[in-house]
Amino acid sequence: MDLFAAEEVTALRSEIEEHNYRYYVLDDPSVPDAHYDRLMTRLRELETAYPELASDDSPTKRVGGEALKGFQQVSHDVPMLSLDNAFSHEDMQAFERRIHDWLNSNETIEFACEPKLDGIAVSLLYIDGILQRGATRGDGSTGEDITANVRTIPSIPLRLRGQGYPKTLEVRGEIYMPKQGFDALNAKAMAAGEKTFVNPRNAAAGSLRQLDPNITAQRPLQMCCYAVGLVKDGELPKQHSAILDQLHTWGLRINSESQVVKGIKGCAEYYQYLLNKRDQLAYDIDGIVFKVNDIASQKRLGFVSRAPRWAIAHKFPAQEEMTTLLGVDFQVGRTGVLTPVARLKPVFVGGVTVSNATLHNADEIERLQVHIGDSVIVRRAGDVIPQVVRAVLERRPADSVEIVFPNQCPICASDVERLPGEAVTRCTGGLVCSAQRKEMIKHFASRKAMDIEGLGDKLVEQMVDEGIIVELADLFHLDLERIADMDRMGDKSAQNLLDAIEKAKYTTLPRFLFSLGIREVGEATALNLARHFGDIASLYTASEEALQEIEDIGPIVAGHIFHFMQQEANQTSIESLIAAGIHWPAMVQNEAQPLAGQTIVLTGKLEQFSRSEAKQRLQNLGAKVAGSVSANTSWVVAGPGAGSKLKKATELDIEVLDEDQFAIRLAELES
Ligand code: 5U1
Repeated sequence: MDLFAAEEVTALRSEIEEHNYRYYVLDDPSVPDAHYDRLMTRLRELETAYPELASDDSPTKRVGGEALKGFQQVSHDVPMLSLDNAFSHEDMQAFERRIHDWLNSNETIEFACEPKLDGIAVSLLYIDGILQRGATRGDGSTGEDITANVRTIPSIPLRLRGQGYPKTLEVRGEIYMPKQGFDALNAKAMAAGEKTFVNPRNAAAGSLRQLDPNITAQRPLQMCCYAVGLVKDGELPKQHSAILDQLHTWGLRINSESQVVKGIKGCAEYYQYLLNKRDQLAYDIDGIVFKVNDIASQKRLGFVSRAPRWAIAHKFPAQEEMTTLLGVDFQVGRTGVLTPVARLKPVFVGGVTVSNATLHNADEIERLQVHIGDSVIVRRAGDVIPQVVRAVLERRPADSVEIVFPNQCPICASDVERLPGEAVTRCTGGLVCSAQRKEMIKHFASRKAMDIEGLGDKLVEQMVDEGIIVELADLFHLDLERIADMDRMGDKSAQNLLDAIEKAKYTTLPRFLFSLGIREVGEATALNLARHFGDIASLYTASEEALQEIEDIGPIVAGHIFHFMQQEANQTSIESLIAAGIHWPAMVQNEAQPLAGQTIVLTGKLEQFSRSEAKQRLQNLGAKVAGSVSANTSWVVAGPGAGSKLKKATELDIEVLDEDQFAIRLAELES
């Protein structure tokens, strides 16, 4: 054996393991990818040149060998328990009462709280610190040997770090797929015309069930540990939270949201805290697990029929439910896009009763293969509009009816068209179509556009239906008496509305451009256009090439703006609005823009700002907000969950601000 090579191999393995730990367990990488890749290449070279130095726990050996023929059965020496569920605060109070009764004590109990990840429960067996076996929970007594697959998951150490671990240590936890990885995996599957996964949990389960570990290795899986099973020849701390900390120092990933609280009041506060944070987490959770923190008390409490008395899962409201698709309506939007909307048998999901959900477009209906009458799975997460995610084909009734996309607009009967390369189908009626007119006026009046207070959707619909408004400028010539006669109006409301319309006449050029509803022109693009051209007349004559010189405007958006501005009807409409009294102050060029010339990247979740607000405020200060980090990036704002962009910024030595620092900097720059 070459001693120099052996020494180098040992040093390389330990350095690579250190980087893996920092990257996958601590989320705190310390070296650029290129450096890491060089270390791995060198280690592979040495292991090839000196086969006697090869070892199963080498970082080069995460994937290897042949695909399996099947999974071996594994019996769990210590059964893998399941958890009782709580669905209300009363259930939690009863849980605490039972514990007090069993322990015959009324002392405040300390609880360890952890998010309940929506993944697959697994067991990892380490002997002398080396990973020997990974197994699924199965029925709790017998699972399946998935060692080859768990070895491919980078956050699972092949060898424990440090010292002091028991000779036999079985660690339990959840393997899951973070949301971002799931989206990327599905996007890839979709692009390749392959079947997509229904949700991250199914994707994680499917990935672990692969007989070929090379496939598992390509799936973005994570592991989070939450308990120990078999422990021999070694001591562990006397509290659950301290055991988790100990596992962490041995290189195992634990949930960074874990906390210890006092009593059921502390549990309720933690529950609320995480419920509010649920949609910002990088992974799906379906509730919180509360565990009595003191291990001696856990032992005294024991378990009943496979569930411990010392732990409970307080479930969150389900984000997916099954209901029936009663019918499909086709809504026509501002730009004529026909959106199929599922009419559902009302169902309580994500904390509200849902009776409509979007079906997006014709491709989505095709992909879902959904029929009217089908049982469908509806998902509502956070503020996202409810979606039909799946039809339950095995429950399809004999009288189900196929969904037919209409050839004509359901509102104005004009033909519909689907242009090559576009996913959407549009009504060709333009402003002949009352649906498009209504949506255009609603957009014009909306808060971020002309901000006409009191001009709500119902009123706009009524005004269009009654022919009071045919084109936008009609809004500025309304008759007080006619308005006062409308539903739910009266003299005072009518006068208030006319006052609000009068007030809205004084606006800004970016707002006015945004309010015109040009396709793909949002607030940021409107702002860039206004800054660049400074007035409307220059926009009438701007070529597509000239438009593309503006930040963030590519050929498609330039085409939409050019086309809009060239249409005589649109120019007439704009001139009528200006003639009706709409005016704005001249655009201020760069002097009030301390971030002019700077490029800023936002990454991770922001809690104090919505992403669009942060972006808008930076743009107002003259900054360009970019989607990726490069050498040209001036600084990066990184919230929780920031990943590759943060890593790249660190590699490039670019200044990184957390959200609090960002808030302070914004306040300084805006003052
Ligand atoms: N976070 C967490 N999830 N989870 C699931 N802890 C936890 N504990 C479990 C289960 C089944 O069982 C304990 C009884 C170890």
